[in-house]
Amino acid sequence: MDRRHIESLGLGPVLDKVLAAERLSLDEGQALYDCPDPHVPAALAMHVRTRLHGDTARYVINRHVNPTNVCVNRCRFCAYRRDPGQEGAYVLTADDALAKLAAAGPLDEIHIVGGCHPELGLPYYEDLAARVRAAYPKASIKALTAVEIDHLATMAGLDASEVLTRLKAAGVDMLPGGGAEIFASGPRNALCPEKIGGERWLEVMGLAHKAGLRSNATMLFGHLESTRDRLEHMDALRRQQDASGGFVCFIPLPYLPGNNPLGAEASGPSAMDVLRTMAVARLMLDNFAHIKAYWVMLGLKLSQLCLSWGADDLDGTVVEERIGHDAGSDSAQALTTAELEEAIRQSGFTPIRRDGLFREQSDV
Ligand code: V47
Ligand code: SF4
Repeated sequence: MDRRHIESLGLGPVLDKVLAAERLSLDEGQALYDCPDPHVPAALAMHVRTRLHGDTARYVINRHVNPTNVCVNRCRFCAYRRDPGQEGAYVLTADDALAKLAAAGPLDEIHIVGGCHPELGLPYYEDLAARVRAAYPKASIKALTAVEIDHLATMAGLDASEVLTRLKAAGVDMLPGGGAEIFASGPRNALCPEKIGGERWLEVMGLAHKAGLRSNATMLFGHLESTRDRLEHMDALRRQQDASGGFVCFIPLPYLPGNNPLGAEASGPSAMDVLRTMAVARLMLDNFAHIKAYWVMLGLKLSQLCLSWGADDLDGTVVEERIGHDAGSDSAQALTTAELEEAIRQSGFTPIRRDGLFREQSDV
């Protein structure tokens, strides 16, 4: 890193804080977004990423199951949801879900997420989780976003804590990070007015952590939000992490403009915006161990670059994915373990196979 260059751009104090592993303020995050030379946030993020993870990058052998695309919400960015009875609407039985999993071979992580169905209640998800657990005693089960938890609690007239405890008893280890979108109320109300607000999303995650579940956190960006909104989103996440400590990784999700009501009102982030956001996230989220490059939505090539801009994880083998592909993602549906490892090696890193909780896996 060239200190004189960084100082000439007014970021000397940020460099000092990064070297001392001190928390950056929102204004310092803004200065990183506004810095005319994108290599400065990149170099600082690479420093932190190397301090935390050396030259390693993780990946996971996983499969996504989306139990239903029927959803009572109408998020404007969503190309996946359907009304009940609408053409293309579906609900998987537990047998369907298990058959999809079985076709994927051995798995270290099972990712279960879908729409907020008006009738599919907690017993369906308890049964699904219990049957997946019985079939995969060692895999991490990552199931249901904070939005789905809140929906199940409302339907059943239960506290979210009870829903979380029952799902944990059925075998769930952790919650995926979806539904966070952008917490700022202006763009959130314009994008997804029916969805729980940012405060409730954070509250449910806090309850999950208290119940002994871990979780991830996402941010959807490149739509109606400002860079300040993104920084405030990251700040809210790190304050929640200070309070409840259960977040495993952060996943910046680039808005994809295909086949949805919002469409081309927003174009999605440029490649440079994606890279800079990875770097800023790595620098702002000082209490998050991991930053994930989700290749399904980013594309594999850009994801490879993300590994040098703060990300330390390339999720995953995946196999079949609906949410991003319905919105126009042209990435593959699946990568083999060998392809993922090769992509990581090509980027200059050493691959480590992990489970949902980022524990290293070594058995075959
Ligand atoms: O919350 C919906 C996003 C999310 C679009 O926790 C869109 O490990 C881009 O959260 N363009 C669900 N994104 C996916 C998700 C996720 C994915 C992979 C790993 C993990 C994890 C979590 O998908 C939604 C929403 O933010 N999404 N529509 C779209 N048009
Ligand atoms: Fe429903 Fe999720 Fe789509 Fe929103 S993003 S409409 S909550 S499936």
